[in-house]
Amino acid sequence: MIRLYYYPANASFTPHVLLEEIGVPFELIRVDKENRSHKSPEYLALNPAGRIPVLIDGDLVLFETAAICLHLCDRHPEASLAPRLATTERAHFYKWLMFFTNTIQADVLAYYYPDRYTTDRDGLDAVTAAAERRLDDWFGIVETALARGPFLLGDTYSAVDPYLVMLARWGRHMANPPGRRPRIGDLATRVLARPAVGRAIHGEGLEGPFLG
Ligand SMILES: N[C@@H](CCC(=O)N[C@@H](CS)C(=O)NCC(=O)O)C(=O)O
Repeated sequence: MIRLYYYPANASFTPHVLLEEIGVPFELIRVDKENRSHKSPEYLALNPAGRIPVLIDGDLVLFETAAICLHLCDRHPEASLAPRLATTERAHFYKWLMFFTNTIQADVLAYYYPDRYTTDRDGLDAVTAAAERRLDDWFGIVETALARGPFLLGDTYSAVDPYLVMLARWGRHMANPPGRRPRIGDLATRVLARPAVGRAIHGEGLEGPFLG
């Protein structure tokens, strides 16, 4: 059975949603982050970066959220969570997935872990502020692109939509929360109304409004 190492509302959330959308049996394994078990030798053997998530699918041990998402989409084409290969839509799907993981997610890490981005103990707030400024620009790009929504690929829901909602949650403490932008907010409402997404939220024990 597929196993997903997760922590509530962490990067594991999108793979969790995809597993719910696909409808295959899977086991959720909560990482004991409070006791830093994601830095334990056992966990590092699965993901040497010591990050969440990890997916185990048979003999395959996979880390990196975007890779896990692509793998799940490819293994379960019947779930229609990604456009067909070699289509224009697939190219846009790659674009958003890469933008989310390389650009937005990278700056979210600087926003939450500023101590990893400077050796100046007095400079932490400045790192967070600069990360927030960049994130505001990035979410602005997404908001503009959603003019042809309601989903990132237009009329068709795909794996990048719950990914965006996960990122919007992480940005909920920003001065300009991405989920309050009209088009991202509308997309989030549609995504959060999906039964599979509701099951993932419930399964992770998340309470309160998802976007804060
Ligand atoms: N690029 C990685 C980043 C994963 C990541 O940073 N996960 C966070 C939780 S959202 C984490 O494990 N943080 C703990 C840490 O960095 O020590 C991915 O997408 O899988």
